[in-house]
Amino acid sequence: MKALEGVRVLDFTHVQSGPTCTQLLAWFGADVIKLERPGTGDATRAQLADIPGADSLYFTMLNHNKRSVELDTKTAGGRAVLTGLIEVCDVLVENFAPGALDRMGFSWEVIQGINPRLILASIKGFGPGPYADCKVYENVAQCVGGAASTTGFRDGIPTVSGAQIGDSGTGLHLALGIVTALFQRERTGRGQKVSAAMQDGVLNLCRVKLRDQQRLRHGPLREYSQFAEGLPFDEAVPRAGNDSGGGQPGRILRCKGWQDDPNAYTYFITQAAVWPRICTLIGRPAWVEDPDFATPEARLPRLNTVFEAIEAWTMTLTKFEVMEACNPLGIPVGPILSMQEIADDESLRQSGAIVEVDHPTRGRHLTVGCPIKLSDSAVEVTPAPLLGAHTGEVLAELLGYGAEDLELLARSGALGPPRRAAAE
Ligand code: CAO
Repeated sequence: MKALEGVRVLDFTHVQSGPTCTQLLAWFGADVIKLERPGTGDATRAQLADIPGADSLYFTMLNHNKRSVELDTKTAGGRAVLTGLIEVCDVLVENFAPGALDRMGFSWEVIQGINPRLILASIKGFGPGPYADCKVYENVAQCVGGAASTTGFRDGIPTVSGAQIGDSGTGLHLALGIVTALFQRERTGRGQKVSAAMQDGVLNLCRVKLRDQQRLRHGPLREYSQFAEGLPFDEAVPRAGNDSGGGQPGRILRCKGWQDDPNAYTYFITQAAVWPRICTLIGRPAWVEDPDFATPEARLPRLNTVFEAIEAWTMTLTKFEVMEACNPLGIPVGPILSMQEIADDESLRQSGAIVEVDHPTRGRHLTVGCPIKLSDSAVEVTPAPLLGAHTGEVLAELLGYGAEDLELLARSGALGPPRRAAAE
């Protein structure tokens, strides 16, 4: 069996943050039923489309292993179906704009009245406070959660990250909240409301910068290259380029071919434990004993000199040769991998980090596999559903609808325009 087998999830999510959460639950074996607006569905189905007539990769890569039901929950029939589904499901996940679920007539109180065991899980941009009613997208979350002000170079503007820490990051947080609430329900029998705010999720991932903010009160941040360059610190944590955030200083360094290849770089960490080996490797054996370089404390004001010397060595090798030379010596390095290199990486495919799936209208495409491996709950990634592909099946299976009931519901407009209803 799968870890979450038997758990039924009403997936009222859209765009990225919510769908990443419910996809994780689906990968762990939950029956995830995506409720979508008839005719259009999740807006991402049509966004960034690359193949005419096919659901976009934006949608397909976020909605694997789910079933899709078309339902207009603002019609009387749609509300009746939603009520029935709430009765028989364990979790309802949503990431609508603040208040949308209430406006639909399904406040937390109403939901509890229908099914007190149900867990209602919500993602919003902000938690309670002055911005609680605001809509939020990924980059807004990165800006208000402290990521943008601390990312980039100090002489450049605030920068957002390619990693979707606001959306996918908050989806991960919410998934943990849901399984925790399910665990508690095992003992209490009661559902509860689980909320995750994107601002809080980003801040949680940025806590080292809140740490540095407080350290600033007691002096400069000596591992930041700004310190080595003798530049003063202001009152807020500055952007630190590619300086490592931890006590083991690191930088991105050029490797052979950097003039033509934008990713011919390596990350290099001068871990204290392997400092003598680094010195030998880069041809500076004297630094092992030299009091100016022998200890981490002594090196801090000289990090630019240290990394210039290491870079003179890394530039003689490709990023992969640097990895091969450093790994056996226990020196932590990592090549800057392009997305093309990642897509082509055989070992990532073998480990299941990258998976190829066959989608009914777009054909084969790559997607990410479940990044969390459970030894007793294997994950098989299946294609994202076509819009409404499971409407009849789910209503029959969970609510006992027969052909006539479905016909009536379709005629009422709850399943969308008649053209689509007839095709059901
Ligand atoms: N049947 C009937 N109505 C439906 C429906 C269905 N199946 N599914 C959705 N709707 C309705 C909603 O009820 C809502 O109606 P009202 O405005 O009348 O309440 C409407 O569709 C639009 O929902 P929305 O406001 O959530 O969508 P939006 O495109 O305007 O905003 C977003 C999108 C993401 C900014 C907003 O949902 C949001 O802030 N969500 C919370 C934060 C979040 O998750 N952001 C991450 C997004 S990924 O970067």
